[in-house]
Amino acid sequence: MSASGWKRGDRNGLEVVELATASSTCTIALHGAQVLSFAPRGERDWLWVSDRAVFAAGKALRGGIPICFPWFGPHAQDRSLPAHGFARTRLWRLAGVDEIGANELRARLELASDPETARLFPHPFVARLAVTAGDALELAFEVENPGEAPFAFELALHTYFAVADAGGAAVAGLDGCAYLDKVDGGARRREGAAPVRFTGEVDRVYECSGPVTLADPAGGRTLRIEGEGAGSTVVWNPGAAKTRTLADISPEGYRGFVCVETGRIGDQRVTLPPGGRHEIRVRYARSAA
Ligand code: TA6
Repeated sequence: MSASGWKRGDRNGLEVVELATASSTCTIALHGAQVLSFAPRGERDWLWVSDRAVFAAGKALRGGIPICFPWFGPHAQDRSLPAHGFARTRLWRLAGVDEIGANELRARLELASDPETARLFPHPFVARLAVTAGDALELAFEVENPGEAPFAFELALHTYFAVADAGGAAVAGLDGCAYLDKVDGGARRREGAAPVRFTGEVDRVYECSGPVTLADPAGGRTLRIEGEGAGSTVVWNPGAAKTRTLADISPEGYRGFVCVETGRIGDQRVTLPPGGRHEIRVRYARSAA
């Protein structure tokens, strides 16, 4: 592989695309178009993957950046359908990898509707994910409606950020923002001035899209998370008790990650007219703060 290049590979039996530049390395599974790793040269991975993650076709993989589409959380009408939709458990197609700049590569992946998706979501769609890896990591997720009728969808880039100690981590930038507190039955609240901290289970859907920062003082790192075309930010850490109910997270695993997710959820869902497209972008970069 040249100083800046890419190759196909395998990670625990799943086909992956590995990007490498002088700035960073990045690994993307074709399964779910799920980014599994992003590490600037000389740094710890910015993303967390559970040591108990299941790497198998059709199964949700705990960690990295799962794509929640075309719904978020449990399906509004049918709880028997997979949580967070089906995009994260389908095999995506690698459309190409482009050199963007001296030290940036962009991988493009696609998922088109088919009879299987139509059973779960009765609309033709094309979903595209562009992952740009350089000094920072940027994802652009686009949905196109090639059909004759409008459809609504939710989406979220459900990013598991690696932290040295979730107990000392803090998410800032949501002050004054309304949110639904899923730990308290979806109660509607408004964030105060203090950053969000993790002393137990936190599961909040904020009706704003940042930018926010995730500080991990124990890991000596603060990341800036900036969305575009989004309207929702989710902050989640299961804490010790909820973790014990999750087979694919080790009992202490909750200490190693914080989820900050960017998307369009609930009232922020998107309705696409025939021929319409909607894109959300999110950029993860080191924050000077
Ligand atoms: O984004 C937070 C959340 O909706 C939590 O409620 C929790 O369910 C988490 O997603 C993980 O969902 P998953 O289906 O991947 O276990």
